[in-house]
Parts: sequence; structure tokens; C-alpha cells
Amino acid sequence: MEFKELERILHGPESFALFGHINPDGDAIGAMLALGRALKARGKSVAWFSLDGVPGFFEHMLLPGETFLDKHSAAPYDAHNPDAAVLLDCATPRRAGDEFAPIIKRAPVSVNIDHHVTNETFAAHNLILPAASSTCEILYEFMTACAWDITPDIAAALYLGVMYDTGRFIHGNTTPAVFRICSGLAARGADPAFIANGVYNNRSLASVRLLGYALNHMQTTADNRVAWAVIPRSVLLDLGATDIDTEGIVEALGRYSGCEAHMLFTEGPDGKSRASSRSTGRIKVNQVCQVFGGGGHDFAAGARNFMPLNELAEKFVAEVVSRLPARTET
Ligand SMILES: [Mn+2]
Repeated sequence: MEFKELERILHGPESFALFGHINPDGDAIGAMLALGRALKARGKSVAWFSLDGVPGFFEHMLLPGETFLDKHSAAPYDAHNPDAAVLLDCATPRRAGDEFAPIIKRAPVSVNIDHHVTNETFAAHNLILPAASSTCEILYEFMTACAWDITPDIAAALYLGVMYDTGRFIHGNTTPAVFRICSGLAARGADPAFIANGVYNNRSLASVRLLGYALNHMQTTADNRVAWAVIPRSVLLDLGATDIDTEGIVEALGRYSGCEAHMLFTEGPDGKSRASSRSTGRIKVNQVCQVFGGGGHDFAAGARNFMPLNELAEKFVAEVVSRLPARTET
């Protein structure tokens, strides 16, 4: 779908429901805020749906009066009958959360805007650009191409998504376009220091203790090329942590020289075991995750299933090791 086609589709409906994904990251929250604010400025009514709410380290991005419907919301979801449902940063409709599926199904118009290469183009209208660093990058290009006004609040939300999905401009998706876009966003009023400090230096104490546990219990293969940590649910709860506190831990496990792939294994409240994996560039961890029912990007992917936690960890590590390329002589 071309940008102009998306603009035409967004022009018709009066009421919008915007969805990010479960365990929302900065790109999901940023994309919802940016598109929602832009639609409101165009006279539309907008409701934001985030099953797991808005993590505390994104709350500084919210304007007074901006609220999200989540799993704790009192109002029943079946009261919502939007003219259009827009899913952002969701490779599959289930990523929005099964609880929201009826709302999405009821909406006469469905739109899917995403940058995951595994996107299933499930909506009536799909704008999928896997070369984009983030869904927020796609929204920036869309708004710019269609001459939509990017206010400082919209710029801030878009900046959050691009910053977050590039890992603060260190992942392989940090292209010249990313710097061009972020320069444009800063010029339009996004405050990089305010946004970054709120996200990265404003964590819960429990999340820092949980990171300590993971680092202390990190395991590696004999050649140290693969690292991982397993956090049983009981440990997470004993530390007073919540699921969102696992955020950022898998990245920390891969910070040493010579690491090629790193994983974090946790257990969700639904009893499912979860694998979160990262690669420094030679192993495509999304292919490993697909073996276990998951997916994602080449070098950042995840999976969740009902295997016992330690069994998932053991089999996942074996699968990664089997894909290690021959070591290059240095
Ligand atoms: Mn994203």
C-alpha cells in the first residue's frame, strides 16, 4: 500500500481504535501515540488499546488526559465499536492480545502498519516496510509524504520509537535514514535527552536487582560464543519484579567481546516459557525462534510455548549452537 492510499483510507472513518502489542516496547507506544495524536488533530476520535498498559518508563511520554485501555480497564471491551482498527508494530493480529480480537474483528476497516519481515499482512489494508528501522520510521515517512503536521508531541512519540528499536542507535538497522529522521524530529521539537533519560534511567529497583540475578546466573557455551540466563518465575516474584522488568536484560547478556548470540529464558503469568534472543550478526535468531513457534527480526526475536523452562532453554541453546558459523581466524 502506498502512503497516499493509507491517507485515503484513514480519511473516511470517524472513530479509531489503535493497537500496539503485548509487552509494549517504545516503538509500539510511540507509534500509537504519534498516529493517535495526528488523527485527533484531524478531528478523529481515538482510543488506545495496550493489553499490558504503558510501562512506567514510557509514562513521561504521555500528555495529561491521555489514557490507554488495558487488561485492568473497568469498561468492558465489547462496548467499543470503532469505525477502524489500526494495528501498529504487530506481525500477527494475536500480538495485540487475544482479548482485543473481537474489537478488531468488528471494525469495518482494518489497517496493519509494521516493519517486521514476518508480518502476515492480515488486515484489509497493509503497509509493511521491513527495511524500516521501526514502525515509527514508517509513520514519519508517511506523515512527511502526505504533508501531515508533525507537532512537537508527535515528533517526540516518533523519536521514542526510532530510538528504541535501534537500541539507541547501535543496532544494524541504524541507517542514514534513521539519523535523517531523528534530525527532523529533533528539529520539530522532540527532546532526545528527556525521552532517553525517562526510558533508560528511570527503572524500578526490582528491575535492576533482576538484571543482577541474570548476570550472576549467566551461562555460556565452552567457547563463550553463546550466552544465556534462565529466570524462573519464582525468582522474578521473590524480587518483587514484574514481567516488564525483564526488559533490557537479554541485551546486557551480550555485552562481552566474542558473544555471537545471547538469550533470556523466562516464564510468563500464563505459564508459558519465553525465549528472547539476540544475535550480533551472523546467526539469524528468528529462524531459531520459528523452530519454537516464535519469530521476529533476523537478529532480535522471541518465542513462547508450553515447554518446561529448562527444556526450552536447553533445546534453544542447542539449536543456536548448531547454527554457529565456523569461527573466522583472527
Ligand atoms: Mn518495532
